[in-house]
Amino acid sequence: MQQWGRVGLPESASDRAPFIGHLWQGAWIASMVIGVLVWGLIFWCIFRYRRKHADELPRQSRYNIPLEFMYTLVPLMIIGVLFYFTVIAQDGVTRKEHAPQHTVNVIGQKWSWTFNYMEESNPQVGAVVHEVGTLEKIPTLVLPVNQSVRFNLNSADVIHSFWVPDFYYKLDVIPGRTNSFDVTPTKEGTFLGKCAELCGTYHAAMLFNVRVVSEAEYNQYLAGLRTNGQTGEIKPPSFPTTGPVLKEEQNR
Ligand SMILES: [Cu+2]
Repeated sequence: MQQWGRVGLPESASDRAPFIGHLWQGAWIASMVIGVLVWGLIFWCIFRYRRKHADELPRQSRYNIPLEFMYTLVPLMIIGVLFYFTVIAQDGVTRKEHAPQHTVNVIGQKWSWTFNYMEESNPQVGAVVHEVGTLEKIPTLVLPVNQSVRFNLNSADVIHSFWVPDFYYKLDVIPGRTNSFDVTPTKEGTFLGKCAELCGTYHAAMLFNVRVVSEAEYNQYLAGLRTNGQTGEIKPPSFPTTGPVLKEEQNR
C-alpha cells in the first residue's frame, strides 16, 4: 500500500530522495488530474454531441480563436509548472555539502566497480583504502549512516552510470571527466547498486552492494581493508583509454 503512495518507487534511504520522490508523486497527481479532465471531456462530447438525426451536422467550432488560444496557453502553463518543480528538485538533489564528511572516489570499469575511500584524515583509518570488484566478485560499498559522502566518479574505459535505486540517485560515469555528487545515507541496511548505462557484453552483471552501517562498523571495515594491504588510490588510466586497463581486468 505504501508503495502505491510512492507510485512504485522503493523505500528511500538517502537525504536526496524526498526531492525526487515529491517530484515523482506530484507529476503523477498532475497527470491524473489532467487525464481525468481529458477523459471526461472526451466522453462528454461523445455522448452529448452524438449525431441524433441522420442528416443533421452538429455546430462546427473551427477557427474559434479563444478556444485555440486556450489550447496553446494551457499546455504552456502545464509545462511551466512541471519545469518550476523540476528545477527546485534538481537544485536539492545536486546541492553540494560545504565539507562532506567522507569522500569515495569511484571508478567504473568493464564490468565492475572500484571504490577508493579517501580516509587519510580519519584517525581510525589514516589511509586511502580501496576495493576492486570483478565480474566474479561483486564489490560492496560500505557507508556510514547519517554522514555526508562525496562521490567522485571516473571511468576506466567507456561510459557507465552509477545507480543506487534506494538512494534515488544515478549519475553518469564518463572517461576523462569527473562527475561528483553528495549524498547522506539515512537508513542502515543492504541495498543494491548497478550500472545504468549499457556499456558492453556484461553490462547486466555490473552490480555492487551498498551496506550502510554505523560509524564504528564503517571504520572497522576500512581498517580491515588497510590490514589486507588494500591501500593507496586506484586511478583510472589517463584519457583516451585505448591503453592500460585495470590490473584485475588484464588477469581475466
Ligand atoms: Cu557499466
